[in-house]
Amino acid sequence: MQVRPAPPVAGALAAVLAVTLTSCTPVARTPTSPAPPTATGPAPTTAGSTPTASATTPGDLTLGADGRPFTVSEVARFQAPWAMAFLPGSADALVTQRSGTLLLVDTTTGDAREVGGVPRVRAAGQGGLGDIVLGPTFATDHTVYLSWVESGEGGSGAVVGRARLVTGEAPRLEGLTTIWTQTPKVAGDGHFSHRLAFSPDGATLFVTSGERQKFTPAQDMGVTLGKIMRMRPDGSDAQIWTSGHRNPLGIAFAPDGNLWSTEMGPQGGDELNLIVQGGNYGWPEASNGSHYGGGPIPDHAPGDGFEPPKVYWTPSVSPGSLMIYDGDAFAPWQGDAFIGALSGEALIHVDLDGTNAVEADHWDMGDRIREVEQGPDGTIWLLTDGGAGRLLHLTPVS
Ligand SMILES: [Ca+2]
Ligand SMILES: [Ca+2]
Repeated sequence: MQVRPAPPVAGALAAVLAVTLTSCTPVARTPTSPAPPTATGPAPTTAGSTPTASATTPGDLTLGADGRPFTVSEVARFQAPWAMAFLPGSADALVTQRSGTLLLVDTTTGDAREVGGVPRVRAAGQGGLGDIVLGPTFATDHTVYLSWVESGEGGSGAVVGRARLVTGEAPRLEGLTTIWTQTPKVAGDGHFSHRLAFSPDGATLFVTSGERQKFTPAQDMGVTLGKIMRMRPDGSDAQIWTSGHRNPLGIAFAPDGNLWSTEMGPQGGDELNLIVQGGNYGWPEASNGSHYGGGPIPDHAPGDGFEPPKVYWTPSVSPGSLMIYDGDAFAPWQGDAFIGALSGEALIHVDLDGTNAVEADHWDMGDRIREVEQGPDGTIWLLTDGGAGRLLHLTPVS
């Protein structure tokens, strides 16, 4: 399933890859039926493990009876949750629901309170209330950043805003202001992307901006569709940082300062990209996938002028989120990437080493994974997708 695109593989390696691809053909699934909650989490399986798992997984994590280095417990359920962010030094987390509600959740009990003052959103298709992250100076000003979809002339589009979070008896957002608007607004309700990440120094905000299922805008430097944007925390000096993106639904900095993004390919060709200023990531001129129905697209290839993915997945796993780990609970994973797969119904662990990336683990979770988040204590949290989306807590096997 995981194939390194360049350099061209020799015959023997190609044969191995062919076998790998064949063995990774997805098993039959029922994506519209979330797995029933159980005390022990999803049924154990090794179907999604890659051949590289045993070679690259550090050996000092204790494995459970199901062969996994974590135990899964369900904490709460939400209506189409999309993103979450923990408040610093707290078990409380903010959770967005796509329909346009924001919740303040006590993750020790699962109790949730609605946060007032949220923006009116256009909730349709893939759009609605989207990402939420804490501002770089949250400790002193309680500023949070969130993204959503609004209607307007021409159709709809993503926007980013910030507000002050007031906690206590009546949690609410105050002083909400829009700081960035995806342009132009177009018809349709797909590929907004609108994931957010601050640079480690807090000086710049990165926003993923999908191509709205319109293809060619991703190569048009006159519009912000199909781009990753960089701006100051107040939204000023917004600039196109990278181009040629399709639907980048994950963005995160590694502890070493490298910026990574996951992107949904078309039919195949999902990507993990190393984001470098000025890079053109190829869409729709190059992709290791094909158009739906089979129309060919040239693969990423050396010399084509495009930045190739560091890892790609064919068939698609539908990466919907990206978290790069820096905690202590799973210390061997520090600096590694964790990707929530929607259609792939998996949690994918990618070993990052500087600018190199290799898939290390691929755990079948039996449900569409919408969000991956690291908790304050270094344990890992997942939100599953859909109307009865589950908040899952992954803790080390004891
Ligand atoms: Ca998050
Ligand atoms: Ca690409």
